[in-house]
Amino acid sequence: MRVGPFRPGAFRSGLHEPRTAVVIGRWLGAAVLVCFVTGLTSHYLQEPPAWLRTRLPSRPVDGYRVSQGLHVISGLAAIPLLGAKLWTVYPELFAWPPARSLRHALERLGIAVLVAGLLLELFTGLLNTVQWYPWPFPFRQTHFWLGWTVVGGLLLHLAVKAPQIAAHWWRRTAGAVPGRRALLGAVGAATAAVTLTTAGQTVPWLRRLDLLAPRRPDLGPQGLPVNRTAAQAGTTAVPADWRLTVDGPRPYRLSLAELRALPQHTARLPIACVEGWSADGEWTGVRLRDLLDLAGAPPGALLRITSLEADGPYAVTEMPPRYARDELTLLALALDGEELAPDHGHPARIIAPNRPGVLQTKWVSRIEVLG
Ligand SMILES: Nc1nc2c(c(=O)[nH]1)N[C@H]1C(S)=C(S)[C@@H](COP(=O)(O)O)O[C@H]1N2
Ligand SMILES: [Mo]
Repeated sequence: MRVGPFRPGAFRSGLHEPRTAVVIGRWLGAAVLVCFVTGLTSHYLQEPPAWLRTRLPSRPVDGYRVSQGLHVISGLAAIPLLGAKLWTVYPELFAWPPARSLRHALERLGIAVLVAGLLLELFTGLLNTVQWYPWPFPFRQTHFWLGWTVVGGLLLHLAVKAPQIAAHWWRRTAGAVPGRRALLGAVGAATAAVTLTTAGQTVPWLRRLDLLAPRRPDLGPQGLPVNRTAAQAGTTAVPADWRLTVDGPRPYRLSLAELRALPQHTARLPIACVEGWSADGEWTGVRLRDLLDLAGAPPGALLRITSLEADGPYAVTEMPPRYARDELTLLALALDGEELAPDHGHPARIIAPNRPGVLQTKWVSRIEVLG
């Protein structure tokens, strides 16, 4: 019966052992924890439940940039760590008998869910960073629920393995194994290499090492990347009679020339894309709160912002009052002193502090005060 990998002694490396699994597991656990917390942050910023909507803070200005940068950095780091962890423990896959007891069977089932969930989570996340969605399900909701599945499976796994983890936590008591140091060194180096060659898409001082990330944050029209171009959104030709419509207690419409005649303000704010890249820009335009005051909007009002873009997941967005009232939140008409490029949202776009890039609506045509 016991052939191939099922033979006793089929795996000869001495490194398929608990101390190696514990050390790599700690690194992987830390990466998963950071990824999970920052992932929840991103999810709730994009789709806040009603009670949270009015509480989301518009500061620090770079909050989302740091949080989402860490999300993608920790997710990418988890890929080599998971590979190393699976290599360390994979002989267990061929354990004989397959289930020694009900407890053992349940433990294996739990690990199957954890490993499958984590593989799928990291794989879909990685493809998301290159904007590739070769699956029929919605990315964000799936990524969100898989995240909970992985964390649930991980807590169960930690509880079941607690005695082994405790026994191998300290090097002193775990005992030495030849080659362990070299293996851990190699895994650490691989993880560092992945991190250093991709983090430059969001960390300015690592920019020159940004070799493997899908984005260079300084490449694009006006020195800023573009996810959805004006051509893709069908907004290259802005109608000659374009007006910004503001719907509120005192509705009005303004042409681009009229918007330019209002007091202009400049703010240095980042675009922080959910895919992990971020870049600063110097935006100039009208303060959103000035436009809201003109419309007689109540201070706590929620806004709906509509783009010229006919359809697309970000054509219509909502903005809670703390962003809308922030002095840095602009209806931007210019970037780095030049009129907005079509790809950056000409004639007007939203730019607000501490918000995901997906909500920085381009090609704005209407702002509605929802009350
Ligand atoms: N109308 C509209 N606005 C949009 C988008 C879009 O697809 N349609 N993409 C968003 C995303 S995902 C990001 S990251 C930012 C990017 O802004 P930029 O292209 O000016 O860098 O715009 C946001 N605004
Ligand atoms: Mo984005």
